[in-house]
Amino acid sequence: MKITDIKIIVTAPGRNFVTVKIITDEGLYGVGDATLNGRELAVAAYLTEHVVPCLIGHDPARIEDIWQYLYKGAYWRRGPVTMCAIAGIDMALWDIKAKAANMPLYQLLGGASRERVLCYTHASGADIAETVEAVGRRQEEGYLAIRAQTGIPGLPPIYGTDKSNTNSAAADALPREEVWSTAKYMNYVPALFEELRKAYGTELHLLHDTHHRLTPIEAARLGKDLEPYRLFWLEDTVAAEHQEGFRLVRQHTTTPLAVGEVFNSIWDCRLLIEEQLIDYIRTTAVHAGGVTALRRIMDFASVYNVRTACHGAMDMSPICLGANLHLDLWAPNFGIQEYSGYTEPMHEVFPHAWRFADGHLHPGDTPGHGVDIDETLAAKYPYERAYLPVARLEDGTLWHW
Ligand code: CS2
Ligand code: MG
Repeated sequence: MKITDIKIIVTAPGRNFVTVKIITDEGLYGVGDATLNGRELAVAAYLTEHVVPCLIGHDPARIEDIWQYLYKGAYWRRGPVTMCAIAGIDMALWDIKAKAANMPLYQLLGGASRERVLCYTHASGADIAETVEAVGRRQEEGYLAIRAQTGIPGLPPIYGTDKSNTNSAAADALPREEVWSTAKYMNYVPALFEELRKAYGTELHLLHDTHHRLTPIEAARLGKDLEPYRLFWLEDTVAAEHQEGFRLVRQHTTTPLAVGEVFNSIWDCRLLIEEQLIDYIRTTAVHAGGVTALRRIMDFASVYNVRTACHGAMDMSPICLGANLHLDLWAPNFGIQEYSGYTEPMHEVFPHAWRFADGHLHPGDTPGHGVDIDETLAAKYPYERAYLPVARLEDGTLWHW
């Protein structure tokens, strides 16, 4: 079998997605997600200009060799743009291989280790009362695990609570600026979880994302403050690249820690996993270099009792979610899968075999990873430049968003 063509499809059914479609001379094709929120065209150009010309004529069955060719062969290694590009190719190649074997991808990985995949979703509000209500609505939808994010009185909308977070060019023609205050946040958030436990008891898994904004000692204090509420995890407490910073957090709190959505290689999380400074690794198929690379990270994490928790917000396409779910079904150290949902147009542009039911997901048993792209529909949603927001402290200091 030979690769005869590779299409890079950029479409924006509500937000921008970059999709790789690899076509072979035997009529099989595979698709992969290569979306990097706010830098989509950088990845599309990397693929079109630097990757596609090298792969025409290659045997798509040689997934590992192609992964090494794109990783080592670039000389300039790692980084989000490079690894998203490699991921798009890699996911598409695994899709082709599983289709050729006429089996769902999880069977190629080693078969199912569970019947279904526990997932968590997002709930937020402008304040504690609104957030408590939002969590209740998600619980009624069947979710057993819910991430709760609240606005902070005295601050404009902050991460995870700004409903105007649309992806239209008008809304995001330039990065939106948000205001942050660690002091106001640290004083307010513990009360949110006290109210949530009062309202919903101890069974419901509650998660929270600090989105890289604390220093290690602040993260240690927040972890201790939240211990009575037994969170499922506290995510991204400190800037993820400061791996050593997690040693201090770990010394002071038993609140489980999750990190890794911004990581794009095993080297980014080696110390965190080896020293068991975290409980969940958040790397995901698109940003970490595809199925080939994510499987390596999952295997490495399993040696140290660190569980998987693939990032799965709306800016990873339904293709990435599909690839994640096959790994989630197989991984012996599976933890949880994020699923913040998609809009109807996104479901239509990316028809998928994966399904949600009763707080869980399943990848389905369609040969391949079970997700496709409707190119005719995709063409109706042209790219719109859009950015992630930036955050500033109240004195104007540029901060972590
Ligand atoms: C968040 C993400 O889901 C999460 O854990 O951190 O939604 C993140 O803000 C976006 O993926 C950034 O593009
Ligand atoms: Mg996060």
